[in-house]
Amino acid sequence: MTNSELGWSQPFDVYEYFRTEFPKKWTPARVSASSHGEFQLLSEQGTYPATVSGRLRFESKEGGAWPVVGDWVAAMPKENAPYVIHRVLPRTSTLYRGLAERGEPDQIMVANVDVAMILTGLDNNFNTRRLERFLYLASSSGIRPVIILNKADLHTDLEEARATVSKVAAGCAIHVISAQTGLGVDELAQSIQPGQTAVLLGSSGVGKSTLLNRFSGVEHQRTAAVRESDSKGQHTTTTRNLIPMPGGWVLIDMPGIRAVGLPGGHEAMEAVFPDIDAWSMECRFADCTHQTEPECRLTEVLRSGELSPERFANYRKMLLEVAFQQIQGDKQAELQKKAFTKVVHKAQKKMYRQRDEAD
Ligand SMILES: Nc1nc2c(ncn2[C@@H]2O[C@H](COP(=O)(O)OP(=O)(O)OP(=O)(O)O)[C@@H](O)[C@H]2O)c(=O)[nH]1
Ligand SMILES: [Mg+2]
Ligand SMILES: [Zn+2]
Repeated sequence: MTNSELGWSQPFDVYEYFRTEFPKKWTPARVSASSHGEFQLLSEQGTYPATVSGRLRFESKEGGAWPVVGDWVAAMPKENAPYVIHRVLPRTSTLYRGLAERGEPDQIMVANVDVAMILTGLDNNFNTRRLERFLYLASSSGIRPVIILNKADLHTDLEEARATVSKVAAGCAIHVISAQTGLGVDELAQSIQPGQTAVLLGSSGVGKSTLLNRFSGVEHQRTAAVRESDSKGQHTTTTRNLIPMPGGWVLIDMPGIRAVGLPGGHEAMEAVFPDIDAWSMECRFADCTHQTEPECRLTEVLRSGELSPERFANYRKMLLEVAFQQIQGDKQAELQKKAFTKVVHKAQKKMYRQRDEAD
């Protein structure tokens, strides 16, 4: 397996980087799995367990990077022992989720991803509001979203489903497939460039692992039936797994996301709701709350039916959530800054003391 087949997408040559930047023995590798401080690495040499160096552990507590699945790292090979990860290389992208409900800042899920495959099942799982949330996740991380309507074998009106989705995902590629029968799967695989990394997003039971197995032709991942009454999955996949695909690209399988917590920041809202964004520019007042103001364009399009009340309600709900998550992030940043200032003051005091004593 070459680094390019492992999804190397750094803007510099890997060997040159390692030769000039790092001690000779360090090797580039990609994090393919992680659990409680233990990692699995894929490199041109093979698959290895790994741990993290003391320095990296220390730095991560001070706000430095902690390796996540998808990361490229510089690791020290060991004979008959886990490799030691010394550095996390700069990330080309980072997929976040928000943890506002726990009062925590954004959390990194995976790194160095080019494409987010947003899966939804065409059984009872179909839900455009959830799609909007996943679209926000991808957009806020700068990752190209691709919408995949799976289980086409269980659905009769595929064109209607596609039309419904294209309303909430303007300009986004939509694939109607069946991971079970293989319908549309080759075409989807061909839309991913060799060397790219894709991640599977969607709630439990939509067929993420089934699709990965179908792409690879090997039963890499365990799958399990959904509950018949509501098509809910059983949370079969419990860890993030990066697996190289036959076409020379890489796919990350993820556990089903129950409630998609949104990361902070408002910019991505405009990407997910360009229609609402454009309409609100046409309101009479720049700070229109779209409730009782005169000449409110949104009230108008809601009345005319151009904008569905569900989409607008979801927009408002997401906007609040994103703002709240942003506050969590800012709070955390403030705390970190305070902690840092404290450390610096302590070090300064010590330095002065030592200097005074030396006098
Ligand atoms: N009919 C039909 N069933 C499918 C299709 N794709 C997946 N399934 C079934 O849906 C169920 C759930 O599939 P999984 O691949 O385990 O779903 P998952 O998204 O990985 O679920 P978690 O790992 O729990 O997040 C399994 O019984 C699959 O056989 C499809 O295209 N058509
Ligand atoms: Mg799974
Ligand atoms: Zn308005």
